[in-house]
Order: sequence, then C-alpha cells, then structure tokens
Amino acid sequence: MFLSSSSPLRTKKTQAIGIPVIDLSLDTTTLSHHIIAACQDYGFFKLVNHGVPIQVISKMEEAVNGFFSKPSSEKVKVKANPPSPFGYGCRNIGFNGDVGELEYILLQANSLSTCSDNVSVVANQPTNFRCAVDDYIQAVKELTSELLEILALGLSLPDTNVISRLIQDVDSDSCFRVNHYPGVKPESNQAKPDHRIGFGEHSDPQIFTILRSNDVPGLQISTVDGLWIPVTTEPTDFCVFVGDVLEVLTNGRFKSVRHRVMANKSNMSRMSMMYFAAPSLNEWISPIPQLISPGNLRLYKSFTWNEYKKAAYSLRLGDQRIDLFKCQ
Ligand code: GA4
Repeated sequence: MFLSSSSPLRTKKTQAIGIPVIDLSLDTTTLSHHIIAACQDYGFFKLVNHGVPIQVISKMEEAVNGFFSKPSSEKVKVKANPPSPFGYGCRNIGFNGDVGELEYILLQANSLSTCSDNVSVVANQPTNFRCAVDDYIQAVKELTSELLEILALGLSLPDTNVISRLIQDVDSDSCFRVNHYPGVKPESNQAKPDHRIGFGEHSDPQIFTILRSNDVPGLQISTVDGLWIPVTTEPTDFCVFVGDVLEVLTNGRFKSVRHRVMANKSNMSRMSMMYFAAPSLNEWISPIPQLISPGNLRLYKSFTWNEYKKAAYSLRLGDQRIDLFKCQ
C-alpha cells in the first residue's frame, strides 16, 4: 500500500505555520519575493486572483463530472495500459503496484487530440469535452509560464525565459490529470479509520504542478521537517507545487514538496485537476549556472527529462527518485 502513516497530524502547530497565499494581482517585485520565499520554505503556495476565468474552470469541471458519472463499463474502454500510463485508471498508480482509492484520467497536455494515447479518451467524449480541456490547459499553461518568468526575475537570472521556455516548447511533455475520489458511505467499510481513500505520499517529478480542486478536503503537504499540513482551498483558487526538476534547476534552493491525499472523511466526492508542467523528453536538465557558487556547490548531475521519467516509472510512487541524480 502507498500511504505513509508515520507522520502524525499536529493540527495546532499546523495552524501556526500558515501556508503561503500569493495574490497574483500584486506588483511584480513584491510577487517575485513572495513566490521565492514560498518555494524555498514550503515548495508550495496557494494562488489567488490568478486571472483564469471562472467559466474556463467550471466548463472543465462539468466535462470531467460527465466523464466520471459514466458507468464503469464505458470508462474502462479508454483504460490506460502499460507501457503508456495515459487514459482512464482505477486504483492502480504507475506500473509498480502502487494503489490509490481513486479513479482518474491522465492525458498528454501538449497534443490533446492528436496524441495517440489521448485519442481514445477524447474521441469517446462529447465535443465540448475536448474544447473544455483545451481551453483549461491553455489557460493554466500561460499562468505557469507567467509564474516561472516572475520567479526567474526574482532569482536575478539574466534570461527570464530560461525556465518558462521549457514548458512552451512545442514538444513539451506536460500532462494533465483529473482525480476523482469517491465519497464515503457512512455505514460502509470505507468509513473505518484504517480504510484510506486517497493518493500516497510523493513529490511530482516535473517543474511545477498547478492544482485546482472542488471544496472537498483531503490534500496534505509535508514541511521540510516532516510535519503534515492539511490544505483547504476555494474551488476558484489554485495550488502550486514545486516539482523535482525545479529543485534540480535551482540547485536545491527550492525543494520539491511531498504531498498526499487522505479523502476518507467526507461523504462528498473530491475532484482535483492537475497540470504538470514538464520539459520535452530530450531536454537536458542541470542546475542553472548562476545558482552555483563556491558557497552553493553543484548538487545534481545533468540528465534528460526522458531519463528522469524512466527512473520515476521504474520506482515506486513514494521513492526519493531525485537522490539517483545527486552529485557524489
Ligand atoms: C506523480 C505525479 C503525476 O500524477 C504523474 C504520476 C505518475 C503516474 O501516475 O503515472 C507516476 C507518479 C506521478 C510518480 C512516480 C511514477 C510515475 C506514478 C509512479 C509510480 C502522472 C507523474 O508524472 O508522476
């Protein structure tokens, strides 16, 4: 099973900690300081006033609600099969036996209708499904590029597109996932404390993840000292996660955040949608030279995103895959 039970929830301390909330309508200089502080201290922040129209978000939500409300016999027709992780999935996460009490759709974000892995999912849906997903992905991709440019500015990097260009690449390997955690029937076994609906502890392999969920709670992030903090969000807000590749690019200045979902407390179903911003498969990833200095020695080797992805899929969900790429 995937879920770690070693870290107790300490809600009192949790409230004192306070998760960073970033208001994108602030001026760029203030914003860049806030984003950098959040990425350094938590590898995570909530984003408000992000400018993605509410209609784009709600159309996306309607489209995926339509998909998940179909009978299983319909959904399994577009089931993901190794070696491709794309398509519909139920309980199985990755290829190595990790289990999560959820169902999901995983799509290539860059070539929604043409990528062969996506075609079967998209072709089986009403046309508004494709439009809703296209519009949503386009909007969050632009938002992610904007965040990465503000961040590069704050890090005083001479080229402010140095990270954002990776996800704007026509061959970027970004992907999009929607997770649906069923609501718990109070009288069922699922309501017992040891039954866990959720998604196990892990970090995301990519650069940034942009998550939006309905108001059913369950997401938790881990602080650097291993304390689990529950994250509550408004359906109109986003959560931003630092992924492993951003940790490497910043030579460890930002840490990819470990997170998990524990959703067995509610009789309502939780729906979350994530855009995982990634480089192209053949892109070389190395610490950005300006972030290496005598006081900040180089921490990671160079590797391609393809090599990193292969390593991720050869391991378990919760493994610390980034350790394989550390300099000796
Ligand atoms: C975690 C983040 C994304 O959901 C994902 C996941 C992927 C999958 O479910 O296919 C992985 C997981 C995620 C990291 C380790 C490997 C790959 C399952 C797994 C065990 C789509 C991704 O890119 O990496």
